[in-house]
Amino acid sequence: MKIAIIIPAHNEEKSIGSVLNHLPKIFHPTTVVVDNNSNDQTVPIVKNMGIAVTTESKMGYGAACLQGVRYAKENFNFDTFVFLDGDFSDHPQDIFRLIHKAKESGGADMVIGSRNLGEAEPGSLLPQAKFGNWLATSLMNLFTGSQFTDLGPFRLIKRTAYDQLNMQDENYGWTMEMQIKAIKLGLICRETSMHYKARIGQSKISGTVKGSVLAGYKILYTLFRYLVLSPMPKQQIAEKYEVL
Ligand SMILES: Nc1nc2c(ncn2[C@@H]2O[C@H](COP(=O)(O)OP(=O)(O)OP(=O)(O)O)[C@@H](O)[C@H]2O)c(=O)[nH]1
Ligand SMILES: [Mg+2]
Repeated sequence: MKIAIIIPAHNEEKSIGSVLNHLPKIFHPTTVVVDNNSNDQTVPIVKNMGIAVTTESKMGYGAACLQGVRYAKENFNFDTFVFLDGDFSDHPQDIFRLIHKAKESGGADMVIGSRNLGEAEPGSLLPQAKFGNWLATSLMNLFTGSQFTDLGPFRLIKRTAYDQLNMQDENYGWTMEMQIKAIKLGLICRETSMHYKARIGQSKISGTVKGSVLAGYKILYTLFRYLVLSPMPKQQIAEKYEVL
């Protein structure tokens, strides 16, 4: 498995160095940090560590991920994407859990790192994020027969699978869009438990009222857009969602 790692980061000077230091060195040559107009030391820190940086002028988590995908396709030789946040709330070394789960028994197209399987530190997931994830995944599971427990940012998806999704979202709906489209296309989707701890530095999304409300709205809008406006027969989907 040849992996390209994409790390969206906006003003993460306090955490990005730790993220890269804890990311196993074998992945550094195919890792790219996607900067969005950071006005702190995020970019110099990353460059000093010899890690690639690409810039996306349009603000938004999804826009940053899309630019990361473009950069990886132009610069890296890889067959699998891994997305990871830049605030050191994920444990970068848990990447091996994603890889392991993706290789298990016949392989999977996508593996979501779940923060809701018992290994998140108390208080690391803010109440609004916890509720939002529960509501969004419960509705998605209700409509599709899948059993997702999180919209976790730390995730793996095969390049061939990603290329079938025609990802569009440029801000908060990215994780939901990827999971719905993967299920609707009948891709093999799995989850694995991830450690999770409170972020370092200033929150851009869940820790802000504006971010939480906009994220909540956009995630439910994405659910509505892809599932209600164009529903799929439940039975057909359930066959594809493996619980391992
Ligand atoms: N490049 C870029 N990165 C972003 C943007 N918004 C968020 N990010 C990054 O995306 C990741 C997730 O954002 P967070 O602020 O951690 O969102 P969150 O995890 O929902 O909220 P917290 O619980 O506060 O961590 C972090 O690495 C951010 O730096 C953006 O507009 N552009
Ligand atoms: Mg975060």
